[in-house]
Amino acid sequence: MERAKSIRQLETICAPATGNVASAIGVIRLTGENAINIFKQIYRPLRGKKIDVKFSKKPKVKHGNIIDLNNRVIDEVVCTIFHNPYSYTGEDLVEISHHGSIYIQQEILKTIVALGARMAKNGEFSQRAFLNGKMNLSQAEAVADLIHSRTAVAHELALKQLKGGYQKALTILRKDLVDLQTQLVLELDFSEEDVEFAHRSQLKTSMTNIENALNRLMNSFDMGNAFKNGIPIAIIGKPNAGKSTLFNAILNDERAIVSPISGTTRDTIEEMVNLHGIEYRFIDTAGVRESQDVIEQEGISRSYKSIEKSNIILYVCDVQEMIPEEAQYDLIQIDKEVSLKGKKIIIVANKYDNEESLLPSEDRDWQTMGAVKASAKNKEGIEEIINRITIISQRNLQSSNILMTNVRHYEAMQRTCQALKTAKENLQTGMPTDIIAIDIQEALHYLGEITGEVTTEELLGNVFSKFCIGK
Ligand SMILES: Nc1nc2c(ncn2[C@@H]2O[C@H](COP(=O)(O)OP(=O)(O)OP(=O)(O)O)[C@@H](O)[C@H]2O)c(=O)[nH]1
Ligand SMILES: [Mg+2]
Repeated sequence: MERAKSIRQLETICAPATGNVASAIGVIRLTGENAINIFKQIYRPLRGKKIDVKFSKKPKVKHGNIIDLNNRVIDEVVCTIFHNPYSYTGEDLVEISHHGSIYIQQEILKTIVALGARMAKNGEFSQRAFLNGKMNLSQAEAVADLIHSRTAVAHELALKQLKGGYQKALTILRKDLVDLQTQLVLELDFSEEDVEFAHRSQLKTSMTNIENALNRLMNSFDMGNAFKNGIPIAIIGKPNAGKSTLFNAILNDERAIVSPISGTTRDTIEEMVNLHGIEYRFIDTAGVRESQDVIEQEGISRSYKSIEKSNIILYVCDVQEMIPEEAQYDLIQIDKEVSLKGKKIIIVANKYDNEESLLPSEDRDWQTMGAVKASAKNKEGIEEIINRITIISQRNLQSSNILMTNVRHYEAMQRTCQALKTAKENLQTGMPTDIIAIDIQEALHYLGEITGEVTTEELLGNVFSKFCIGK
């Protein structure tokens, strides 16, 4: 049978791949140069058959017993054998599915370790997959995201990254930087002859184009990060408007204290909620108003900070106390303190449970403003608010084909951008070509860190230590 080039195998490691609780089934993984050899020593087929572990491109499933060093049966198991290079790690790999008792798990692992394997470190299986070229660094990180995804959207984003994500955009960026570097090196090689190959203005244009592409990717981080970790939504408005009541109604829980006393909420309270497959971080605030009280002032300043970091704002007004024009005026005042530009504002006309007290013109004006008529107290209008939030998020998700979700990638991009900026400055101030070439080299270095073309021990350690054991 034709076999793909085999992969250099590293020392054998093992780990439980399932959690540390009693369950129907538990899985232990074993990978490395001795994986199959160790497996042969601890596995006994049922009914005295011979152990057969012949090479195969496809994984082979075996049903038998695992025995300890004293030939005592530990458990009846199902094992899957993957041969180098046709496995997750690229090496020989065995997965043992046992009855999910922690005792059985420990006994099997003890036996495997006694036969020469060692316990794997966090993320070591994925690290091997990366080192063996099975996936790039950002794909390995996507595996971790996939494991931790709690919502449909987080899951979708992790899957996208696993399939390559913005790999294409990065490849183009890398190519552009390499082209730039080539032009500079050519100029260097012929510098004796006083030839300027690349016009400096042309170089500058190329740098600006790359910078713009980098910025586009970086701008998507805010949204990508929000989709991954919960979209922040601040609930703001005047005291007593019913912010905490609305917060509780959305959460379906009496989380925040509600009272007729103005200024009940002093600090911000945050809660995560999954609505239609998207995770949100709702923030109940002390609201925005003038105050002489020091504690209240701090609460108000925190409200402004919450507005700043939120993509969506729920502006709650008490329709018994406020007319639509006042709400508009209030929002203009808030915008002076912290910019509302680019934020989606949903106006909630709250306490709409006593309509007789409203003038027909007020009712019309709230409608014209696009406010959601609600009664947080009676849980009316909540569905409409959630629908509007969902529509905004879905639109954001659909309009962005690339979303950067990983903070490590974002930081690497920031450094790439900084190096490019320095190159541009050096170009402008007429610095020699070799200095600019070093800047571009640095930009390439940081860009390469994202997918792992450039790695250091420290970088790999940082990335994989965040993984769980057995992954
Ligand atoms: N009639 C009516 N009363 C409501 C409604 N929502 C809230 N209230 C009442 O309004 C009062 C203030 O509600 P809260 O939810 O504490 O208002 P808040 O905006 O959080 O107030 P602060 O935290 O003090 O800024 C309470 O007595 C609530 O019961 C509503 O939809 N209709
Ligand atoms: Mg409150």
